[in-house]
Amino acid sequence: MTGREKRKAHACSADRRRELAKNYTLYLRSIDGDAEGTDTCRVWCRSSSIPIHPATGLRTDPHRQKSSADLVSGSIPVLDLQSSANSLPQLSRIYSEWGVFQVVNHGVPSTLLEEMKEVGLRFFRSPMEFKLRYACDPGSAASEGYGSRMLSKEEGVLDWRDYFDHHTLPEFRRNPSVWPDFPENYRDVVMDYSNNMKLLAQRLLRMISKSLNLPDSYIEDAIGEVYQNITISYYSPCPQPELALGLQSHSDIGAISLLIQDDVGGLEVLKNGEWVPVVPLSDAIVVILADQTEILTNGIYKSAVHRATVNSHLARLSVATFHDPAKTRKISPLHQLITDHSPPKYREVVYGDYVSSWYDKGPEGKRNIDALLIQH
Ligand SMILES: O=C(O)CCC(=O)C(=O)O
Repeated sequence: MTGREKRKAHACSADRRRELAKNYTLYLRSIDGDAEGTDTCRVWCRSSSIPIHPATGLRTDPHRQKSSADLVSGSIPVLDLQSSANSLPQLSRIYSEWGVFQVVNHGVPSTLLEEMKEVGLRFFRSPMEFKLRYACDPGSAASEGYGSRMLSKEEGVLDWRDYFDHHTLPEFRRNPSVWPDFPENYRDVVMDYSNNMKLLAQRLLRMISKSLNLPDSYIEDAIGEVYQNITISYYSPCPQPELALGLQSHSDIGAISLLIQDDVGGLEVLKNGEWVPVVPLSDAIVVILADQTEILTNGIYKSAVHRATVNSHLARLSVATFHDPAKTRKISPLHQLITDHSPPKYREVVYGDYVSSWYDKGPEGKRNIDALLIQH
């Protein structure tokens, strides 16, 4: 199967999932979510013609039958940013073949990584009443705050996840007074974390430009002023993890995402039609190339399709930091990368239109970037 055929096959199963999700009747139910017995997560139950599981009464999703353990193969590359052994051809291979890798010795203090996970965990383990004080606006896309439903549309596929989204950069968007004031260092930690992630993202974008024989700041300049959002995701234990996803398959829409996770595991990346687990490494940061980087590099480097699985016994926490262009920014393949042999693969897009279309249609593998492909 070619890469394109595999993507298409993958998209078909996702279409089927959406079709099933349309039939679901949704209602809100709370469960005792974690070891502390606090009510942590809102759980969606479904009704449709799908078979009911005999033990639990939940309806099954035939497209979520394989556990990640069935699909394990290989592992994603790890880059030591302090090593002098990182050659440009090696980096190019990682960006083009994987679009995702873990970095170690990245310069971000490990205490800050731990603090960030710790404040997130303490917030999510707080009483629901407290968390709802920070509820995001369910009617508007990507609104800041606490929520459990990324898309406002009723018919979207639903994830087994609660999250807190923070608008952190540029500074004029940063309003810590709308972030939790418990634990008491929450706001300071998020601001410090945001600044550190921006520096690392810029460093990684420079490495990407360099690996393409472009001036160091080239991709950064094409993106313009960085818009950064930080999303903490909390996945409660799920009674039937084989029937749910913490976060459905998607590629990130912006330029580059940086993710940290606890040691539970659940992040998976699609490679050659198989889901490869991203094994948690202490102090590592997962780097995920996103769609605008794929467009700018004319498809030489790929955005990574990923998802989060859930399990029945342990809650999991991750923190994703997204670095995006401004909504008014026009993005198209860089002209230095266009030749007679490699004509532009993607149409120019205004980033804000890309975002609107993503929120309108919902994520599904690479459906959104594929819609920009030029047929030659
Ligand atoms: O929780 C994870 O590991 C994945 C999070 C993610 O992909 C996202 O927030 O876009």
